[in-house]
Amino acid sequence: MKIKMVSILVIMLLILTVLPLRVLAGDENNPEVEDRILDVKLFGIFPFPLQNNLKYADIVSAWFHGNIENPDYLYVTLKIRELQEKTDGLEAIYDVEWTFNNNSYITCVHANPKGFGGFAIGKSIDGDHDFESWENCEGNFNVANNTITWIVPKETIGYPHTGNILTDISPHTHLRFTDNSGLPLWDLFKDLPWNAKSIKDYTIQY
Ligand SMILES: [Ca+2]
Ligand SMILES: [Ca+2]
Repeated sequence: MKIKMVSILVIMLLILTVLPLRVLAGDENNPEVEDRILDVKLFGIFPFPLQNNLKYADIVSAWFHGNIENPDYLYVTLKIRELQEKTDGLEAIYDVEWTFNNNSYITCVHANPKGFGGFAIGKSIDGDHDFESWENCEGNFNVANNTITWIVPKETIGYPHTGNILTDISPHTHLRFTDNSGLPLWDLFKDLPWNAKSIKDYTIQY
């Protein structure tokens, strides 16, 4: 009897240990890109000591996901060290790029001192990284979770379906003078994925 009780207790403990893991084992724990933090660089090249002022441009990770109940959409999430709804003076640009069927795609949203703008999906059809055609999409700018999620209609990204693989996943952020400042729109600061801890391809789930 005692052994039976102990066995039941052990099994219950195992279930309690495994359950939260299963619930939590979302894509955030296995992101396609895991970047380093404190690595926003001046002009994207030079290390910059005042990283606390650049938390809202510092990429932590990026992951893709699907929703079985919404299979016509791809979800693209970018996690930032400390996302801010409004910037303190600069234009922040948040992007995630990938390749599918030799076309490049990019999700984009801007934030500036007035707040964040519309969510967009861009496409390049000639293999370079200039995106000729743009469409609006739904999205979510979640300051509490420090995440931005684009809800991308698959019809805008070449209709990838279950088992197709998205490659060359590349999140990047840019800080510039604001679009209406009249100042040159150079990238003053960037976080790029060349120093990421890991970059994986994504297989479409649904
Ligand atoms: Ca980073
Ligand atoms: Ca980086």
